[in-house]
Amino acid sequence: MKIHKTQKGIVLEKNQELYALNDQDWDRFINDDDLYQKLTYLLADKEPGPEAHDWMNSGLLPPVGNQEVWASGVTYYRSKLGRQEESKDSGGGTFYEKVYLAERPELFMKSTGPRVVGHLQNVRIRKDSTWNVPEPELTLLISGSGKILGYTIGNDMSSRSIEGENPLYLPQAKVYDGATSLGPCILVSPEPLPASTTIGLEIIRESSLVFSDSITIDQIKRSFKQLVEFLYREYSFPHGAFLMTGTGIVPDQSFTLHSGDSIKIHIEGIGTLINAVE
Ligand code: DO4
Ligand code: MG
Repeated sequence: MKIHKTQKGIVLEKNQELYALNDQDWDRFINDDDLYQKLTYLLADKEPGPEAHDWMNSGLLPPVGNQEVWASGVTYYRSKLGRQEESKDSGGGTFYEKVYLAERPELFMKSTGPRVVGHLQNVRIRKDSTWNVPEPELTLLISGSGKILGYTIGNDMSSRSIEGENPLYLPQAKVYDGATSLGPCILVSPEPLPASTTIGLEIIRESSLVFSDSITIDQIKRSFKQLVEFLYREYSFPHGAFLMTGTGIVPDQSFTLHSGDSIKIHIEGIGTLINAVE
């Protein structure tokens, strides 16, 4: 089942039928350890209807309220290599290797909920950055108690020149206006995603495909449960949280985003998140 957050309210999708839900408070609605069962119960006596289509046409919002968005780093081998490549002049060879192998993962706060942009909204590159990439990441919706409830698509927009200059600049490389996109919906499933689930990235510039790649989520070095366990160890999330699980796709060194590029991230079972670069 999928949850869409629209300008007019929450729309549920089941078997390609759409259902509008009246009077739901987003934060309370999604922060529920029994979310899947609640959706099943809510749809039991509901008819799909034209209202839900009208709500979808009103425009999608990012599927987040007051949740914080956190991110994981160096969880895929390709990311470790990418980080080492960009930081070779600042001595990055060892610490990215160490964090890739360590028990404790790299976790950082990426965005507050209200700052997130959604499907078909613009993301940004920093004016003081010369080397920029999107990072397509499977993103977990986690309840306040630490249960993984669902999945969405995240784009962890990143400045490789700023992080590469000095890893202590990570917050500036990762956290700025228009740096976090989530959407288009949340997939709520009682089962974990299949290991073969593919994350695909396409970047289109002036109608031409200038980059494409894909990876399956079983290439990740850590379990989602382990990432959540570290995130929740000494920090509480009264509204629940989103956790980006890291990128396994890093374009070659010669690639940088341009203003006007269109970024398409597809994850099987969830959908496609599309953002233009402002
Ligand atoms: O070490 C920097 C962050 C890397 C990251 O965001 C990722 O691997 O996805
Ligand atoms: Mg990332």
